Amino acid sequence: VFSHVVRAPEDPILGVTVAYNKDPSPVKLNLGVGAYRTEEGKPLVLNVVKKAERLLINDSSRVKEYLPIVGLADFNKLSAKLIFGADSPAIKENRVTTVQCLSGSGSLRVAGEFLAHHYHQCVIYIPQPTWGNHPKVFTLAGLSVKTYRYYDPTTRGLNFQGLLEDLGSAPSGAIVLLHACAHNPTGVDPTIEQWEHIRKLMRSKALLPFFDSAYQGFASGSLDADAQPVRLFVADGGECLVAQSYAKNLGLYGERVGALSIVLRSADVASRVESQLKTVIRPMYSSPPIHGASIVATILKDRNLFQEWTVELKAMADRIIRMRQQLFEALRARGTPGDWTHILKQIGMFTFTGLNSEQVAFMTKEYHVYMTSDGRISMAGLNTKMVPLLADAIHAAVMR
Ligand code: PLP
Ligand code: TYF
Repeated sequence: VFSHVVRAPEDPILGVTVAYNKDPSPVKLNLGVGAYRTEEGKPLVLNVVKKAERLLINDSSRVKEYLPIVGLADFNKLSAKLIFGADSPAIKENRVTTVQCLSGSGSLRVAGEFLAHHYHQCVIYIPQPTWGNHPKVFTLAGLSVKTYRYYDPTTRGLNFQGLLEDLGSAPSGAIVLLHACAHNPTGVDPTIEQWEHIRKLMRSKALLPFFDSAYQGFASGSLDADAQPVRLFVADGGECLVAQSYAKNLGLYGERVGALSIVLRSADVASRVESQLKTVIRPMYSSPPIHGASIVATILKDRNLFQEWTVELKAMADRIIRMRQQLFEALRARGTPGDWTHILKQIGMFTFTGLNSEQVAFMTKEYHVYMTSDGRISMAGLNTKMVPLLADAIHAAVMR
C-alpha cells in the first residue's frame, strides 16, 4: 500500500552531514551543521553538564515518572528568568507562562499551533533568509508564512531600510519572527539602537513579536547581553513569545531541551493561555522528557554551577571568534580577492561567506569541504589545523 511513496529530498542542512559521512577522503571538513566542535574537532560535553548529571545519578530520591504536560516546574521558572532577567516585572507579576518543549524546534511548533488556533492573525513574517526549518514548522502549524527583507548581499550586513519598509507595510497584528541574537544563517544582528527602532515600529502597528532564541550566550559570550533585544520588548509591557533552546549554549543538542514562554497582559490571561498550550502538547507528545530539563534546572539553580557554565560558554564563543580571525588572516595571506571583513564582523556560529552554490559545490568536490549550498559555514566546526584547507578551498573557488 506504500509502493507509490516517492523519496523525499534530504534536509538541506542535515543532508550535508549525510554526504560528508559518505565521503571516503581521509582529509575532509564538515562545516554544515551548527554544532560546536573542540579544537580537536570533537563534540563537547560541558564539564558543568557532567557534574549536574553526576549529582542527578547520586540523588536516590529521583524517579522516572512522567513530567506534567508543561514539563519540569523548576526548569520553566529558571528558563524564564534566564531570558527575561531575574528582576523582570513580567515574571514578578505572573504574566509569563513557560512550558518545557522539545528544544527550540518543538517550542516553535507548539507556539505555531497555539497561534494558529487562538490568535486573530495567521500571518507570520520571517526574515529573508532564515533558518531553513522556520517556514516548514510554521506552515505545518497552520500559519501563513511571508518574508521581510533582512540581509543585504552587497554590504553583507543588515538591510535595515528594507526591514522597516516590509514590517511597516505588514498587516496590523501580524506575527513577526525575530532571531534574538546570532542570526542564522547570516550572522548579522541589528544594533541595540536598531532593535529599539524595530520595537517602536512593531508596537505602533500591533505586530506580535516572536523571538527565536537558539544562541543565548553564543553571540557576545554573555547570557545577559544576548538577551537584551528580548528584554527591550518585555520592558514596554506588551506581549511577546520566546522559543528558547539549550542545544547550543549548554551543548544539550540530542537531549532536546527547550522552553516556550509567552508574556501576556495579566496573570489571568497567562493562566488561560497555559491551559490552551496544554491542549496543543497533550495530543502531540503528552509530556516532555525529564533528563535534559533536570540537567538545566540543576545548573541554573546552583550559583557555582551557573558560574562555571558562563565560563565554559564564553570559552566556546571565544574559540569561534578566534576561528574568524584565523580564517580572515589566512585569506589575506593568500591574497584572495574580495573584502572578507564580514568574517570578522558577523556574529555567532555562522559566517555567511557570500560564496554561491557553484563555488560551494566546487569546494566540496575538489577539497572535501562540506557546507550548505547558500554559502553558510559553521565556524564552530572549524579548528586551527583545518583553517589552511578551508582557506585554500575558498581561494580556489573565488579564483575560478
Ligand atoms: N532556531 C534557530 C535559528 C536555530 O538555528 C536552531 C538550530 O539550529 C533552532 C531554532 C532549533 O534547534 P533545536 O531544536 O535543536 O533547539
Ligand atoms: O494513558 C496512557 O497510558 C498514557 C500515559 O505525559 C501517559 O496517557 C500519561 C502522561 C504522559 C504520557 C503518557
